[in-house]
Amino acid sequence: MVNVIGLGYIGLPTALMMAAHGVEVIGTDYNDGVVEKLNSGELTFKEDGIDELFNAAVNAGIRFTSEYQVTDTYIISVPTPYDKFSKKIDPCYVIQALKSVLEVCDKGAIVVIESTISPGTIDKYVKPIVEASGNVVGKDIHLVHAPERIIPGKMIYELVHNNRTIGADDKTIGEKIKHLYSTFCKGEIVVTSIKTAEMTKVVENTYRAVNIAFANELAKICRYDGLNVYEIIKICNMHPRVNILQPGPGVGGHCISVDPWFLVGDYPSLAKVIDESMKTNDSMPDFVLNRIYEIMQENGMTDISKVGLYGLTYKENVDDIRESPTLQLLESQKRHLANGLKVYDPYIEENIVDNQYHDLDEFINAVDMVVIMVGHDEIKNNIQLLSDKIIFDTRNICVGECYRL
Ligand code: SAJ
Repeated sequence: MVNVIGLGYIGLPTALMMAAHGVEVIGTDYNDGVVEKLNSGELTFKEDGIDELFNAAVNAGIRFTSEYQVTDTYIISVPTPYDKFSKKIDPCYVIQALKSVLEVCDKGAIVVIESTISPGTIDKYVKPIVEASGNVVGKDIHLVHAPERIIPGKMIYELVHNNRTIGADDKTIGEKIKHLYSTFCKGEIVVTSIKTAEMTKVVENTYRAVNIAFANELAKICRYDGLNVYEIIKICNMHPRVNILQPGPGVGGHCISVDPWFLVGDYPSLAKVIDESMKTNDSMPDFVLNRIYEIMQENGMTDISKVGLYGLTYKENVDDIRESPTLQLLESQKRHLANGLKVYDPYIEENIVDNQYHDLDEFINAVDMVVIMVGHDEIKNNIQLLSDKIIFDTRNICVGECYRL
């Protein structure tokens, strides 16, 4: 039996996938609200294909509880925030989950950490806790790191089709966990050491962060010189060895905007390009705010409450707002003691910010200028609704005339 600890964006789909493929799974979450919701047949977030998977897992007998189970295999999939000042990982949730596991687990149990962790976290934080509990690592308790790679919006497909990495210092244990993930994963599964696996996960997200930063920096350079960054990127990408990503209003989500800081925090005198890239990405919401101000001036607008931000989530067609550029922009606006921007997102039903609308028409009618912060399909397919508005498109989804980054 596998006990999956942490039923969030990664733990839940992983638990469901295993259960739907014949593994006996119990999902544990310390949040009673989440457990109750799942037990009453309700999902905690939206994602393509998750409803069908949930039904299959429930039919196969998956259970949800806030209790930790006595078993031989655990998958810990809890958040790993970073400390805003030191930029280092804050492993508090992993440690808390691990301690609870150690209170109940069988001798010989395998504890898989699926949460993203910075290189060396298992050596530095996890092993000492196992040893302090009177267990010998590699004998009484086996440790594995099995980072995920799935992208919100395509999670279910990617869980099945992506290649994976398993980090285990004992090859037999690595193979055992590879076998467990092979029940549903059709990709290649590489078994390596724990520390290598820890590094690969952070490096993958850092690679993307640095590449997005490059595109964002180009957007700033092109703006300065009055050039169209999108045309330049399009032409450059016709070169067989060039593949520049897209600039945007900032980088959100709980991965690309967080993980690279672990490397900056742990290797401050070495991770220079990474440090600058993260600062560039973090500067984008302010860049957008300045641009809003410029466009307002150009159009003789003085009232900020006539400007509306379309999109609150960190990217298109997901309901996840973690570290979202729109929230960063609103924070920045508050710091400047200004307020009044209107906001709307079809994916966010709750009221989470001031001046938030829940109906697209009402939102559009209330403003003269719309800033597209997120390219949800809803707006892509209804762009004509903005025909009499000033449009500032930070995602380059409009075909016609409008302001861009
Ligand atoms: N973004 C841009 N320009 C681009 C691409 C993305 O500005 O050209 C922005 C997005 O709008 C968003 C942010 O970057 O705000 C991140 O979005 P994303 O779609 O690039 O990635 P995430 O954070 O949803 O998922 C990433 C993925 N990692 C990589 O692609 C290397 C995913 O595979 C990981 O599993 C996930 O992080 C994670 O959990 O670590």
